[in-house]
Amino acid sequence: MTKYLVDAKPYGYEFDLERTALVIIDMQRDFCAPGGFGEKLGNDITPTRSIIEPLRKVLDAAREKGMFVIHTREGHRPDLSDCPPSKLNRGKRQGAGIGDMGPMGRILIRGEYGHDIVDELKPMEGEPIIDKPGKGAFYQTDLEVILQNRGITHLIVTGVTTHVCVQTTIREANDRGFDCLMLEDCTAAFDPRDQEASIRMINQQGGIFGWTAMSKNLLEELV
Ligand code: TIU
Repeated sequence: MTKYLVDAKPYGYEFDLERTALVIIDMQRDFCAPGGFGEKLGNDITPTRSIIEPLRKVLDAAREKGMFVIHTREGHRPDLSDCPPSKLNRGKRQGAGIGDMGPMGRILIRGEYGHDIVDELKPMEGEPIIDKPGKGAFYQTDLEVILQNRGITHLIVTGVTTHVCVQTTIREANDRGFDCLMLEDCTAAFDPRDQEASIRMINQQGGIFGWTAMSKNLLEELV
């Protein structure tokens, strides 16, 4: 086993390379490009775009070291049969009709250009893509069995948005026994207040459901 110790909050995060996965949550055009779901909900997408570059550095380092990499995408079947009416109705009220036509194809629909991952973080062969209908990456997906089969116990979690899909996934993972480190500068919320609150919620109370650190602290170890 190749062991690492990352300077993190509230204390050092230890992991074995072979038992750790880099999880990249929903770095889709729908959240990072104009006219997508994120922008239609009324958000400024500058913060979600701004993490592409630091995240790319982490992804490169993880690939270099042979760390297991997993990507997720939030979205639905074209006939919307897997989209709860509650989610559909709330999106519509906010001006973001799931399934409506936008500049990148139908909003949040699998197979559309807007639903796919941004070019800079394009998955490589052998890196599983988890298509999820919900905010959490464990709900109605095969993520847990994929992690178990690889003997993964630790997750380094990145992506968007911090307060919605990233936090939901970390909470789900924590309850399943995974030790999660969230990278502060490789996650983004549309509003900086949500980013700050999310970081505090995770590492408070002795790390109530995880650790957080800046990506440089991880990269310093992975060199
Ligand atoms: N709206 C928002 O902040 N996020 C989402 O709807 N999905 C994800 O976080 N991926």
